[in-house]
Amino acid sequence: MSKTAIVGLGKTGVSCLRHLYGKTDLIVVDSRENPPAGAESRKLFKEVDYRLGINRLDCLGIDQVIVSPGVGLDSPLVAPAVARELPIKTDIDLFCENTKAPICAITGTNGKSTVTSLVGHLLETAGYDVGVGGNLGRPALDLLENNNQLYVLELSSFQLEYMSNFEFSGASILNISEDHIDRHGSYELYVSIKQKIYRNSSTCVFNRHDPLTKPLANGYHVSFGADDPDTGNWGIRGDWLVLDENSKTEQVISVNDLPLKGKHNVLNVLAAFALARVMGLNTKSLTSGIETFGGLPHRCQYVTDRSGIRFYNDSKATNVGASIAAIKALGSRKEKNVVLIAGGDSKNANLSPLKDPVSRHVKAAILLGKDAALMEAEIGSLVPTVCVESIFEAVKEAVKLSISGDVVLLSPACTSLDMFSSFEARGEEFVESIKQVSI
Ligand code: UMA
Ligand code: ADP
Repeated sequence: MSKTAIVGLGKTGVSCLRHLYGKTDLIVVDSRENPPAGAESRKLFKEVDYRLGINRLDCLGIDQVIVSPGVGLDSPLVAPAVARELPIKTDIDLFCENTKAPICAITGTNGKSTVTSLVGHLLETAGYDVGVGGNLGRPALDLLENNNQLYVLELSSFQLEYMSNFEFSGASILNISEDHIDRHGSYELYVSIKQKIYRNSSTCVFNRHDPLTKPLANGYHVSFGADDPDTGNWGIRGDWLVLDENSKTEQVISVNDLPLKGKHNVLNVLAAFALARVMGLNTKSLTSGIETFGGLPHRCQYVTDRSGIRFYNDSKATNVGASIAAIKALGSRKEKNVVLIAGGDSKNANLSPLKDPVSRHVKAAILLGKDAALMEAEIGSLVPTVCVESIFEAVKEAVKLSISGDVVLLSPACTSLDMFSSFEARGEEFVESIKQVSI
């Protein structure tokens, strides 16, 4: 029997283990003594060679390596396999090798989860039996057990970096701005990794306002944008989200009736329409499907109104581009109305693009976390700033600086991992703090 090494024993690692158990000899390696899926795996999959708490992969006798997305190419858990030119795969390669069903794949710096969930929702409400997962949370291989009619996958740059064997019916890069430089080393490499998604895609859906999302090779391309579209493409005509079909306008929904707010979400909806259409839906199904989409928690999510101050949880804004979109979506044109709570681990990102939206819309910024000082250095001359140690303190300070009509927005532009277990935990603490603070 051949021998496969699975690198990483988190969500992805255990899904690979479930899929490969009994089909090949298995070694599972992880640098952590107690990885998240360690106990569960040892109980369920006994005849596996577990090498936990190790810091180097011993390639002796190994035929192929399946790498989890959180492990970088330069990690000593992968580098020896690269040096020996062993086949390196991801869970997504295994997934693609094991289904003939059409796959819609979505990447981009921001909006991936929203668009992936929306495409899934549109297909499901139109009666398709659809599996939705990937970076969104449910590992792709776990979807195979339902044998769905088609699949919608969110793909991260961490997954795309290693992927080699995949074919998609539709694929999209939604947008690109700086992120994950700490992992990939340069913006150029990050962009070229994102472009891999189009490699074997029958239809490529791109954002015509963002040239980096445009496929490099010729092929069947559809674009979306918040302007008047030309033939075959998606855009806005008057107040309507439309598809231009041979100069005939197919109206889907009015901008005013969209269940998601902000220009970034108009683009997300247009992208989702384009992709769902590629996967087989007609415009009538898109209209009825979008009406029942509730959006995802922690993404510009309205929390409550207390004494006229509206609170929004955008904890998933883990990079600068996402926070800019939220500030613009909730900022007023007339006066500075946003009290921003930001900070965390900036992942070595350039924070200067925040300056323009902050100076237009933000009346005060409450900063916390590892890179609070970096953020203060960037925007401190533009708005009053206060540095705090906790989310509760941040909410207390934000309330002091707000008046009726203002918006308190948690949109950190940074990851949460310096202070929290996840962006969800950060968002939940924000919501809890709002309940506790006296206003
Ligand atoms: N790790 C070690 N040692 C190891 C292996 C992993 O320290 O030997 C660390 C990694 O550095 C990382 C963490 O463990 O910090 C998790 O890594 P993993 O590859 O085991 O992660 P999984 O639990 O398999 O979850 C992954 C995705 N996580 C990452 O890419 C970091 C999840 O996306 C995804 O939902 C899941 O697979 C199912 O497909 C999360 C994410 O943060 C939401 N993604 C990044 C993002 O969206 O920006 C890319
Ligand atoms: P991802 O899965 O790419 O992280 P999400 O849909 O989870 O995307 O949204 C993450 C963050 O990005 C949220 O703060 C959200 O408000 C913001 N966002 C969503 N769509 C866009 C977009 N098209 N452009 C910029 N920011 C966006």
